[in-house]
Amino acid sequence: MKKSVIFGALTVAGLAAGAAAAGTLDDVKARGKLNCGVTTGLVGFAAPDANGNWEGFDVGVCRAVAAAVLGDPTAVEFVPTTGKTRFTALASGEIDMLARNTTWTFSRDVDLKFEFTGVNYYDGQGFMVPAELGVSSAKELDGATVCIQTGTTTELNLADFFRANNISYEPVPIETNAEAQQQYLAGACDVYTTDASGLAATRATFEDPGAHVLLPEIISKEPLGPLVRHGDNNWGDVVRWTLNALITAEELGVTSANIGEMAGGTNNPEVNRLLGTEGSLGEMLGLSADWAKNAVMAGGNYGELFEKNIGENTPIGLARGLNAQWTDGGLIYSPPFR
Ligand SMILES: N[C@@H](CCC(=O)N[C@@H](CS)C(=O)NCC(=O)O)C(=O)O
Repeated sequence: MKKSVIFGALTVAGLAAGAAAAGTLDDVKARGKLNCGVTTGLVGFAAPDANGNWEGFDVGVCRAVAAAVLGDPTAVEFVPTTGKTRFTALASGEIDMLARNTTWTFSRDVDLKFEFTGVNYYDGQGFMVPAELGVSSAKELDGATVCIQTGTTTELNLADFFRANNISYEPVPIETNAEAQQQYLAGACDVYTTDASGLAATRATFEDPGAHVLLPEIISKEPLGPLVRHGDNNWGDVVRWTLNALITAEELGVTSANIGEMAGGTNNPEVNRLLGTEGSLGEMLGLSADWAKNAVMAGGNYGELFEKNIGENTPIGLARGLNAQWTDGGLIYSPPFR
């Protein structure tokens, strides 16, 4: 097991070095399509709807980048990836970026040679159990069978948590969230552990969500965000500043509803720079003047994307919490547009 993890990391690193050539922005423009890696399906974050159109909070980041670069939020090839396949897909150049509830860690940045371009969801790892189990704390899980997705930080945190608390567990390794859901509901494991947002999204699809409880412990930090390969800083800037544009738009009150009017010019210079009626920020990125306008129009600003896909009025029902704007006491904060 250990051997295969090390081998996997080396393979990914080797591929990263081979595919580190600059020019992703030109490649995407020439192709006329963004290849965006997403999950195999996690409702609210990335999943195809009944007509096969990908929807969700992470999908929204892909569409915003496509809109910023190509002027078309539909010019995206969504590439489903698992916890295990996602890094090879990015390192090999199969995808231009990954937007798949992926945690920013030291080794993914430094060792696997990726560049996280920001955080679109501050999360932490939680536990879900059937209410009938009568468990009220993760510390009561000694001897439990635990469904756990391979190739994730979840796997490593779980081992740390049980070791630190001197309790044992039996892992039931799974590859996708769909498989986890199936195994958990079939009783193949007592517990499902993953990012708390993923647990909320998964529980929302259950026939009887109330029959399952999320335990109070959050055992890790999981800053989730989009990533690209090391070595192509221009492309990294495009993805980073597209996410920042969505965040800044919310902070400045620019929404999909008023953006048409605001793009005519306002008396707020930062809004004007963001929307390209003043300055030349788009040109500096190698994009058109209205790149950020197109990004926001793709699916709304950061707050709109949050509310529509995963917010309190959706079945997933996530509060903004840490993901509120810094002006509201949260961690969502974009550097200035100047
Ligand atoms: N954030 C963690 C876990 C990410 C993860 O893979 N989560 C699962 C469970 S929420 C998932 O997204 N599954 C979707 C899929 O199977 O495609 C990581 O980066 O390792």
